[in-house]
Amino acid sequence: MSKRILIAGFAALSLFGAVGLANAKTTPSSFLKAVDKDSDGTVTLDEVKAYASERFKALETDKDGTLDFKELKGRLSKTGFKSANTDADKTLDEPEFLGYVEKLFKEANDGDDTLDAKELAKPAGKKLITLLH
Ligand SMILES: [Ca+2]
Ligand SMILES: [Ca+2]
Ligand SMILES: [Ca+2]
Ligand SMILES: [Ca+2]
Repeated sequence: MSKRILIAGFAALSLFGAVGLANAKTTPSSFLKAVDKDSDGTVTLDEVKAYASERFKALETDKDGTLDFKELKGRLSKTGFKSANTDADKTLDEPEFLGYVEKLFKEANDGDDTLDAKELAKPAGKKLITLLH
């Protein structure tokens, strides 16, 4: 009896672990799937910003209109937060959040208007995926 409960517990735990891992490791292709609304295989800045705006609202759990470092739950490093927080208060408002998303987009982009899977695999692309997953 107790053995069965133990096994069930382990099964639930490993399932939970797998889900957590999948979330933490969003790949360029799964990011593209979520963000690329017109399904042309690349994302434009408009597509990324529309998605980022949804994420801002979803992450903003205490509904005070801004994201603080805690609400980001590790999606942004201390340095990233500082660089995004252009008015140097303690929080990111939506324009600051979207401004930082735009900065990462431009950093990852090779000079056309879109990001493909290869560009999303670059350091700035990875940062963008981590921030918006
Ligand atoms: Ca697209
Ligand atoms: Ca908040
Ligand atoms: Ca701010
Ligand atoms: Ca590009």
